[in-house]
Amino acid sequence: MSEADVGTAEAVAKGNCDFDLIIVGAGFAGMYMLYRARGLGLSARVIEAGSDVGGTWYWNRYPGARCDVESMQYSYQFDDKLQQEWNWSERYAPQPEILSYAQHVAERFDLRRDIQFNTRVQAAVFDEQSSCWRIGTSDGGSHTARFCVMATGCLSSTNLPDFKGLDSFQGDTYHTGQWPHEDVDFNGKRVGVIGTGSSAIQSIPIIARQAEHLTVFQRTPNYTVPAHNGPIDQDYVARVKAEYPAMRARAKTMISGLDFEPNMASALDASAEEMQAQYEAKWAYGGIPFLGAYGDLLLSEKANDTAADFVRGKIREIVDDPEIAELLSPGNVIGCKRLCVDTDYWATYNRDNVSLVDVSGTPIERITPAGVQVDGREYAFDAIVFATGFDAMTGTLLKMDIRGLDGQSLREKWAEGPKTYLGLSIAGFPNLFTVTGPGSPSVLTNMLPSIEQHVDWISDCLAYMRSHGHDRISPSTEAEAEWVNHVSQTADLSLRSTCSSWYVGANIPGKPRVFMPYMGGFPAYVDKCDAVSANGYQGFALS
Ligand code: N01
Repeated sequence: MSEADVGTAEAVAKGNCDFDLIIVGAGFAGMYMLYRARGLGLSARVIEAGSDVGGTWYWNRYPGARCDVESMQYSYQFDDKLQQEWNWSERYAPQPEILSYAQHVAERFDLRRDIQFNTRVQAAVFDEQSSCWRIGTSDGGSHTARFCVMATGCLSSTNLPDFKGLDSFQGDTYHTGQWPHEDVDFNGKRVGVIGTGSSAIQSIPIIARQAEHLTVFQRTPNYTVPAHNGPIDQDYVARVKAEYPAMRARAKTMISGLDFEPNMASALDASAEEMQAQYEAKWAYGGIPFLGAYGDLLLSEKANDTAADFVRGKIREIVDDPEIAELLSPGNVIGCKRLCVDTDYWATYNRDNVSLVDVSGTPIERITPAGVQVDGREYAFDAIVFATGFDAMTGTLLKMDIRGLDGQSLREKWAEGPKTYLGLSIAGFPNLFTVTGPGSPSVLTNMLPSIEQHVDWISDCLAYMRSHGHDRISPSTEAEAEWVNHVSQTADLSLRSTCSSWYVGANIPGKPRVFMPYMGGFPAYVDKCDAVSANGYQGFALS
């Protein structure tokens, strides 16, 4: 059976679909979509590649993995009892605890009975005659559904660069985004880590404590601020729980969807002393709110330099060897790539068993049977960790053979970059929804509220269609083009679009350079989505 030739012939002939809804992925988005679909009385099946729920937190089990959004905010808000009863142990939850939370939600709402695990969706084809999506899966099966929701995550396709000799390495290899379920013991081992993104910055301090020797291969230095993680303050928990809905409502007024107090003043208006005090206070508080030190850090390069200089000063203060400190100091815009949040990252380079290899000018030549070769020199390892990131936002969607009207493939449609209406839907692909897709704020916000907002919007749309007797919805090409244009213009306003990051697909050879997430902020985006639905799904054709 070809990828495009999937489906249940009988269902297609009858014009009925097996399910109202097929949801791809059982991370936080897929689980909540299933919960809402059930609430609407719709039949739904979730198809998940992993053996359990959790998505990102199922796959990313590397040492030190934890969320860079504080626990009390990185959680569902749709069920007040759930948010009151769940207890986080740390300010920033570690991966095993977030995974336990996802598993708890699955059990609490009895979700697993509608989830098919260990199954990867390979194709999704819209059949015009029956108006069903036909979903082909890795086990050779297929199902049809009236609607298909891609809840496939933004960072779910790992990127393993095509290093020469990759398969020749005789030791163990790991990718941070596909970490084994069994314990990995680096004790007494010589370990190489390739990459210095968030995953590397979290895992390096822990691997360094275990390994006999750790060598880090850095192509681009990265900014990171301390997490100051620790046991969660129980008084703070009590305060938040006493006013959870108010806190969630405040968060929704913030560009990032996070409840914190940014300083909207310009860095350029502050005196040197004020600025130093402000950055010190933000550094002492820790985490991503560092970028809220001033209102123009992502708008003005001059303002941004002040924050970047402060962090470079911290690197010089913490790292003993001035040459290593210099190598570790990023020269680009802080916050342009995703700001990292760490525990003991810079100080790790003071350890005798850690060395840094700069591969910015002399790229990794090859992986050899013994290790990694750079500039003619071979570094021998027992294990190599690829912390080389993801084919973000579009990678997972484009791995599937998705075909809409007239057999048009999504790969063809997005050959020059993703085109969506609101990051929720795609012209020419009726009844297909993407949760936190390209063109929505997604990765620039706290993902959980963004996921809930999308799933709520989709659920309301399905309810509206049912009550109005519609069974097909598709955005117009004009509405989509207008939105794509708006997303691109908004991106140009921020410094974030100016560097080579995964936000623009720069980390994947041949990927079109398009700033993928919507930069207009969570509140403006929600207003737009709400206006679209309030106006009878403006920009969509319903039939
Ligand atoms: O991936 P990355 P990540 N030779 O793409 C390097 C989220 N996240 O998994 O910068 C040598 O950021 C690459 O170098 P360069 C978060 O949104 C969140 O770390 O391209 N090096 C870079 O250093 C984050 O942004 C959390 O020059 C090569 C690294 O590999 C996103 O996931 C934790 C190379 C990849 O960094 C991705 O983070 C973890 C090559 N050929 C992740 N190819 C938290 O919540 C790539 N690199 C805390």
